Amino acid sequence: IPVLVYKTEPISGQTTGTSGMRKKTSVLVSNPSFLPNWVQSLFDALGGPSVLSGRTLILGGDGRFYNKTAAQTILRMAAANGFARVIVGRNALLTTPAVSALIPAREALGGIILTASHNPAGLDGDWGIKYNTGSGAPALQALTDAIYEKTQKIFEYKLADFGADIDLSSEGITSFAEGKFVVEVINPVDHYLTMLRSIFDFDALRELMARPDFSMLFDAMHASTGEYARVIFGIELGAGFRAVLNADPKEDFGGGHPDPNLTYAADLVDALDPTKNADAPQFGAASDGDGDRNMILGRGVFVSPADSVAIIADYASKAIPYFGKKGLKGVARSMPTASALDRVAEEKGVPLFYTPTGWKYFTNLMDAGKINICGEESFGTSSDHIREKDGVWAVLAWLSILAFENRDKEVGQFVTVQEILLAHWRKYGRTFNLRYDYEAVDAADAELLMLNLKGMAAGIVPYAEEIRRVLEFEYKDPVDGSVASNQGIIVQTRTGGRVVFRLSGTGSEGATLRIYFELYEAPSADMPNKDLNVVMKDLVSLALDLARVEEFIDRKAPTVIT
Ligand code: VG1
Ligand code: CO
Repeated sequence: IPVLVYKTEPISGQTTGTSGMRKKTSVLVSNPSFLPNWVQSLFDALGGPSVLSGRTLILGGDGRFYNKTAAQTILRMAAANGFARVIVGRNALLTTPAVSALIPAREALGGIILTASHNPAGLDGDWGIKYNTGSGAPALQALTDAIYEKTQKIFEYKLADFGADIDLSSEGITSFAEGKFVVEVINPVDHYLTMLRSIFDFDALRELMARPDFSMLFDAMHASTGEYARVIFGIELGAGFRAVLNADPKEDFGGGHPDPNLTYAADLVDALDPTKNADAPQFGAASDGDGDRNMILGRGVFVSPADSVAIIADYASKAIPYFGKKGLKGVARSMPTASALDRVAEEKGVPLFYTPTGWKYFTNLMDAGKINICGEESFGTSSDHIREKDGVWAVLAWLSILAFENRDKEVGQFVTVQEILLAHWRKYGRTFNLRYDYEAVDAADAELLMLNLKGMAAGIVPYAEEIRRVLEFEYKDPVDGSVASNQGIIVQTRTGGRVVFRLSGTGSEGATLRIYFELYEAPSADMPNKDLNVVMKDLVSLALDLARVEEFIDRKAPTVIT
């Protein structure tokens, strides 16, 4: 295949954040070198043709605008840089968990995922790209730093000249130069579904779906999980197509914000609320753009991600065959995630790890066999079946818990999500938790706010009597010894509350300040009746005052509360 070499120049700001490189789509559209510069830098950072030659690459994405154009460019660059085969999802669609699963299964060198996850899409929205390595795990800091360095020195990139675009709209194999380079377009769901069948008891799940006193709704938010949900919930488990909302992927996600939380998935929350919908189903769930996040709802109840991972860990060995065989080895949560999981770990006698925000920090622990369930407060939950968070997996985990609890219950005696949640609180106590996001604030203002808090952690800036301690979070990876500093400020109050402040690493404009609140209460009789907002009120105002939020960033209220 003829290779064309293009001259180029470094472009500033091609850094990788918490999860890939994300930019305004318009930045990519207006500069045709933007994407090739980054991809060539990636291929060079991986070691160039001597490492890539003869290898396989997985390619997919969340279906957003610009992905199809990007996929054609990446196919040409993969061929020019020595790859022998690219396995790509039909229409360039593959969820993040599906890519993570395919990489080791197909012995690929790695995978490229075209996604900005839950960020809105379209010409006015965001675009993003991330690279996962041979185990299926997101690239670690050492690699993303190396890619960035290459972007700042790049002077040329290479594309193979195929002539016309490759047809990605139907499954099949296109072969070039007598098979020296092959593009294999696959059904995006098949391999992932086969994997899930080996983890869960699909017969038990089908029985649950068939109950007359059970029904579910899944909201794919017009992003990548639509086809997965139709096939897995709709057909395989027999829930029917009407159980899946917004299943058709759209390049602009239907104008929505595919972030499954109480603010952006409000329609689904309403559909599960019996005071607004008399036919509210027993179970509801949603995923984000690239299918790695999940929101779990029961009739009239929201399961916070911190409770969700704790409950999944609690039930895993008895409700999910994968863990019945392996047992629970250990668990982990990201630092801002509330501590419900800790109490389950203690009860089960397994270790608990506590990591910075971002899935990549869990993956070394999994490879070392130290954990097999983990989660983040940002609606990410998964296990060591892959090296990413997995939205559909989390939904099946919850359905498995429901199937387990209801395995011999008569019709009409259905054990609900709410009852499972209450039983958990009664046993372990309740970890009240809440997050405020202030999106797209002025970056310099947000930095100053954080600097002031760092001053408190360093003992330079004084703070109120009610505060017990202010500290900065630094993580030393127990497997490879690498250190991640500057991972957020933790505030502990004298009443036992905890507040975490950090800046987001996934935005594309200005800064997003995230504030996480947590207050634990031991089991008590009136626990179920407590209102989250009432319980958290004092802690929230104490923290907002301490950090002088309104003053520093000039915002009266957050843009997201979840
Ligand atoms: C956010 C979440 C984090 C998550 C990351 C990627 O990062 O807080 O928990 O791992 O998004 O999720 P940040 O830096 O904006 O807080 V996804 O679904 O974009 O792959
Ligand atoms: Co995501």
